[in-house]
Amino acid sequence: MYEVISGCRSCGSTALEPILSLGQVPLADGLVDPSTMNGPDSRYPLDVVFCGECSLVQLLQTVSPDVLFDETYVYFSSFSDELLRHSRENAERLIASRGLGQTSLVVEIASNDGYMLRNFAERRIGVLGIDPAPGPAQAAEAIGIPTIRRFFGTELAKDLRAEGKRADVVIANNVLAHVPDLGGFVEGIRIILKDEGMAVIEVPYVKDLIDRCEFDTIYHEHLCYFSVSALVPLFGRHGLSLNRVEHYPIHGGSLRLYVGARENVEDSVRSYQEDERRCELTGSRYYRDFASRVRSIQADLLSTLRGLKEEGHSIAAYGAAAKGTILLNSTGIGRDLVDFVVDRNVHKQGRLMPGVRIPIDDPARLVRDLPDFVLLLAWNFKDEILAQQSEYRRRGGRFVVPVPEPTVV
Ligand code: DWN
Repeated sequence: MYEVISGCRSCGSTALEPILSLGQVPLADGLVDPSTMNGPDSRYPLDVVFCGECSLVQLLQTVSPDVLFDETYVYFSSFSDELLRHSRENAERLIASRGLGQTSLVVEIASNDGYMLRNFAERRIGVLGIDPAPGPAQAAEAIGIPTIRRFFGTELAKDLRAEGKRADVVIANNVLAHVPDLGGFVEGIRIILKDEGMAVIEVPYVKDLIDRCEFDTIYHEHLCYFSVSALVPLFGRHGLSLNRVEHYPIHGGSLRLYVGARENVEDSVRSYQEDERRCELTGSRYYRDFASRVRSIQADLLSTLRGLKEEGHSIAAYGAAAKGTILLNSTGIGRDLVDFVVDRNVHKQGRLMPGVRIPIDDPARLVRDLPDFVLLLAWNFKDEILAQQSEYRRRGGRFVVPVPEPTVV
């Protein structure tokens, strides 16, 4: 059910150095349907390595996308107001800067539930979504976003080009890290992009992950963890140029990459490359203490929660997030400590967290049951969630934020 790579996913080098092992963990978005569950949830090894040649951080194992993004996949982007705001800002800037209009075509790869393309469609700009997950694709079509339910790569790109479909803008948010055929994916972008077109790609930034110890964002969907130094040769190998880099706090720290067939490299790219060289992000020493820092956070968090429990406090959790699965399972936080998880995504309510099988309910349960503490699994949306849960907090409820170190707020 999984394969082990023999060489770097980008450059093919076999100089792969181990960074961290999170052991055998369940699939992060493999929420359990209690009505159909039989036997324990499948678990897979989760090992992170560093490529000494091109400095790409990546998983040693590949679980098939057909398993990861099947009809049970229930991640819907539109359940976060912050993400919707972030996406609208991106779209509005692109519409203005690229002069997009009714004859333009914006293609989004991993278009999910239309959270991003709706911003173009409402301005009568031509859009096309690509997403293999039936649930989110159906939601996108329901709001008028045409969606091709296939995985993206050179084959689909050639099919689209043969139909005369070439994009003025290609958007690919939180998907570049997800594809086993990294080269084919990038090649496909080149194929469907117009010669003067631009691809705008968002990826979690590996420097934020390491510096803030965001180890729970490591899971089988995320095969790669990108630095600018690793991205430049990846795009270059397929006739694309990384021309601009911007950083945003979304998802624990992300890069927004502006890529085109025309080389027009701005200072932002060079300054990231210089900074990464200066802090030795391009060498294995940078990652050497990461595993021990992860173990320390896990130990602190477990003792914090055990301490609260021993004092007689009740504990719930907020956010049936993929990262939540990893945090709970790799740290050993089970139903002995956490009674239930809440999440706004109605498709997740009524299911169980993978592995630990903690039930998922509606956030309204926090004010109804008033648990003493809530472990914030979706810490990347802390401000939005704390504001939303002001009534729970007014009544004395407190949140435990797990990373970069366990903190009660
Ligand atoms: O790459 C990926 C990232 C972008 O999204 C996917 N492969 C998987 C997914 O990871 P995640 O599940 O950790 O993402 P989120 O968006 O951090 O998950 C947040 C969870 O919290 C969602 O289930 C929605 C939920 N939520 C909520 O219940 N109330 C979120 C907000 C903002 C809220 O107010």
